[in-house]
Formats: sequence, C-alpha cells, structure tokens
Amino acid sequence: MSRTVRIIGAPVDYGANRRGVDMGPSAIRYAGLAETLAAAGIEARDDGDLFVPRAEERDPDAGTLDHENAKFIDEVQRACEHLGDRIEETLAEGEFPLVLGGDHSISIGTMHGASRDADLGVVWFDAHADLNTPSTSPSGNVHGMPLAAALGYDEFADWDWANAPNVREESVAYVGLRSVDEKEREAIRDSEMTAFTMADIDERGITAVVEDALAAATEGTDGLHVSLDLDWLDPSAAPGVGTPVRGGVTYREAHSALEVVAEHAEAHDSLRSMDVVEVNPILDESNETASVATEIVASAFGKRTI
Ligand code: HAR
Ligand code: MN
Ligand code: MN
Ligand code: MN
Repeated sequence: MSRTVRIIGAPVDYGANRRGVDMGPSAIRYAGLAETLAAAGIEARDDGDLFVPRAEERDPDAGTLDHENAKFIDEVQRACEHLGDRIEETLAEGEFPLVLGGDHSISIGTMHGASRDADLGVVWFDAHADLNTPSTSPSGNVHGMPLAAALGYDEFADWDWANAPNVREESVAYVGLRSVDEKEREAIRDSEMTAFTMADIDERGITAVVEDALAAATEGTDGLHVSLDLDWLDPSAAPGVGTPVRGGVTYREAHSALEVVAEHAEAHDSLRSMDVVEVNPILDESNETASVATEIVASAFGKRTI
C-alpha cells in the first residue's frame, strides 16, 4: 500500500439482527490493527469513529422510505451520509479509506463516497448476497441490503444517498456465497454480476476464483472497493459474527485471497477503498475474529513474511 491508510470507525449496529457489532471498531483496534500495519511497513492514521447515536434512543420504525420493512433506515441513512463524506474527503486528500464496521449497512456509505468521482468495481467477500430490498427482505435488517441499495434496486431507486453513483452490476463480483435468499438468487441470475460460491472455491481453488473476481470488478472501472464481511470465513476461524454460516473459507484461504488482492493492487494500483464489517466482540472468543480481521487487512495491504 503506497498511500497512507486512514482508519475510520463506523460503530453502527442498526442494520444487524444482534446487538454488539457496534463494538467492532474498538475490538479491531484492540486486536492491534495500527501496530500490525506499522510492523508491516504500512503507514496508517486513525481518524476516530463516526458519531452514531445508540439504537435505544431511536425509533426503529421511523423512516422516509416508502416501505416499512427496513429497520432503522433513517439512522442508517444518517450514518452513511456522514461516512460517504468522510470517504470522499479521504480520497481527495490522497489517503486510503479503511472503514471498520459496524454491520454491513455501512457499506452503503463507503460505496457512495468512493464512487462519487470514479467508476467503482466491487469485490464482495461474504457468505451472504446482501441484495435484498425492503420488499424482498425476510428480516427487515438493512445489513442484508447494501448491494441492492448501491445498485438502486426497487425502493432504493429514488434514493440518491444510497445509490452508489458509479457502481454498475457488471463490475460487482461476489466471492464465497453460501447463504442466498430465493429472491436474491433470482436477482443475481437476472443480473450482470459475477458470483462465485463456495462450490466454485472448492472446485477451482481460492486464488483462481479471486483472480477472476478482480478481473471482473476492475474491467472498465477506475478503482476497486473491497468489502470484507467476517462471516465470509468459516465460523471455526471467525466465530464472532452475528449471522454465522457453516462451510466458509478457512483462515489460510482468507489470507491467500487477500494476498491476491494485494498483488493486483500493486500491479494495477487498483485498490481505492475497503471495509471490514460484522465483527461482533460479544459473540467472539478472546477477540479472535477481530484479530483475524486485522491480519487479513494487513495481507490486503501487502504484508509479506519475508
Ligand atoms: N439474507 C438475510 C437477510 O437479508 C441475512 C442477511 C445477512 N447478514 C449479514 N449480511 N451478515 O452479510 O435478512
Ligand atoms: Mn454482508
Ligand atoms: Mn454476511
Ligand atoms: Mn448522493
């Protein structure tokens, strides 16, 4: 990573079904993110947390969206608008935005900010597709909706704060899917997105799959956003997440994947923004998930053993 990394905490749990993910930024910092990056020769600066009011102070059903099945949507919007501005500022000042979540709803803000002045490709490392809209969501949890919001599906179409202005379906690639709702499956099939499931990783190996995902997401784009949901990993490697799904990538595959991202970033100066989400320290074992998150981020930024 040639640029200074600017760490931005987004302590948001409005979009999740479990409390505690708002403590993710603290847990990741406590796991030694700054020290790990420094030891790897990556310059980083901590820009602190966004101000995010507690969910208890807020009304989950208040919403400007013309649909009731999106809990805390007004609060998510407020946080994401602020986050989007922080991302835009960071990029304008020549630094690299690394966002620590928080649940995955914050990626709406990251992608909005990172795509204001650039065609943005997206690689989505996740067990889930996060492609629901208020009308398709089985839960009403906004962390299952960020890609639909970025792409302007259904009710999100008229919401310019949520649409990522320069993200197109053909430059979105999933890696590691294994829990996809019926409506999401249909939407993916009807879309121009690239989707690699765990079966693809089993068959072809993690490096080949990630190389193809990067190629799809960077063709015709100006920069790459990497969104890393810790539930992408198998729960045995990352237990501290709100919606664990068995059968995920191993610790070693996760490293390998992000090392491939780092190689691509070095060769093509492709990496523009990144977020690391869904770390829930309440559900974790000895902060293991936050530690893994820290290590994987260092891999993405080019940490080398020798
Ligand atoms: N698909 C389900 C829903 O929309 C579960 C969503 C997921 N949880 C996440 N996102 N952590 O990756 O409710
Ligand atoms: Mn997710
Ligand atoms: Mn997920
Ligand atoms: Mn806007």
